[in-house]
Amino acid sequence: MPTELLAAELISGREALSVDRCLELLRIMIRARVMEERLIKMSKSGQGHFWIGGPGEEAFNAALGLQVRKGQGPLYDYLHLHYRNSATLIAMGMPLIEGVRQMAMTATDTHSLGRNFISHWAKAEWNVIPVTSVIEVQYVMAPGTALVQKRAGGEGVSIVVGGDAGTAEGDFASCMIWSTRPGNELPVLMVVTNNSYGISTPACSQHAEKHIIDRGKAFGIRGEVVDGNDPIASWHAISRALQYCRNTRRPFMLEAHVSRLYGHSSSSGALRVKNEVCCIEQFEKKLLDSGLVETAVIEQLHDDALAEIEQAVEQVMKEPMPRPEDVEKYTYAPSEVDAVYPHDYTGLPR
Ligand SMILES: Cc1ncc(C[n+]2csc(CCOP(=O)(O)OP(=O)(O)O)c2C)c(N)n1
Repeated sequence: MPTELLAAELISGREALSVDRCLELLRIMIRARVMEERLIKMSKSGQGHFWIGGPGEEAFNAALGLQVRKGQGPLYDYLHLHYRNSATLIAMGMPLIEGVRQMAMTATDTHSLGRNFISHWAKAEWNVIPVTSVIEVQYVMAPGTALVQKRAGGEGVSIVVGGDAGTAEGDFASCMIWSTRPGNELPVLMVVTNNSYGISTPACSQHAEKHIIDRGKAFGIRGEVVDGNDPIASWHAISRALQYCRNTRRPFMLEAHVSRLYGHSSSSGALRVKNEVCCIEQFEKKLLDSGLVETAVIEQLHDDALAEIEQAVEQVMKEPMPRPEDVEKYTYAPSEVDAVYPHDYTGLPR
């Protein structure tokens, strides 16, 4: 692509982003979608089991992942994610094969050694705290890492993400309370990805407040609502929110309106929902309409992602399943017996 095109910008509302950044985001969004759709297929064809994931949240999640300060320890951002954040991890550099391994529950799954559900990511080297099936508990953990970050100095932020329904849990209130104690405010970025449903319960039947971020007002928590299907708007909203937390060492709340394109999970059929916005189709149209990107470029991104995922599935199907004797491995701190007969802690890729 000619360099003058790379310097061009795409406009969304009053905000703009360079075309090369837009293409970087689109590539991540497409790879995440292709992975999720292949995982759904695996769950239905017997190559895996339960599926839950993030189709419909790629625009926001990709923009988030690219802006994380990635690393281990309190000087870097901590991620308290939920089960729809695959595009965030992919944006941070996670290869698609890691999702396939978790779905196939092979011993090579570095996130859980084949013992946890799909989308239950855990990556110590990137401060990714293990995702839990129990919703919302991540909100009560985030002030803990943020407290360590505030004491350590630096600009690290604890980023916590969850859905709209989960905000009814007490953990959400605990996060607001612990992040705003006078004199002890904490750098927590509270993200709510609002897809308008909690399994089958519509959000409109549950929320008396206009926006979920309005709940933060009583605690003095600043907030912003963003169209999470728009990667450009999401990019800037995340940038502002993170900058605020990094500079002021105080919490911020970001509510992103997103789609849920395959329903809640495989338990509800994981069928494509037709009447919700697809952030990828919408973004591709915007890029094409701008005249700055050609169809062939976008088609290549899809072809590359499909080739990558098929290769990953072929590889993972040859990999070993966990051994029964390893079921408790890494669950408890090493015991005295471990010290005498050390387990092969390096036998599997981390
Ligand atoms: C503490 C707890 N209560 C209930 C559930 C069952 N459950 C799983 S997902 C879910 C809905 C979550 O909806 P939301 O927070 O909006 O997130 P979404 O799945 O829509 O992204 C519920 C009620 C659970 N896993 N944990």
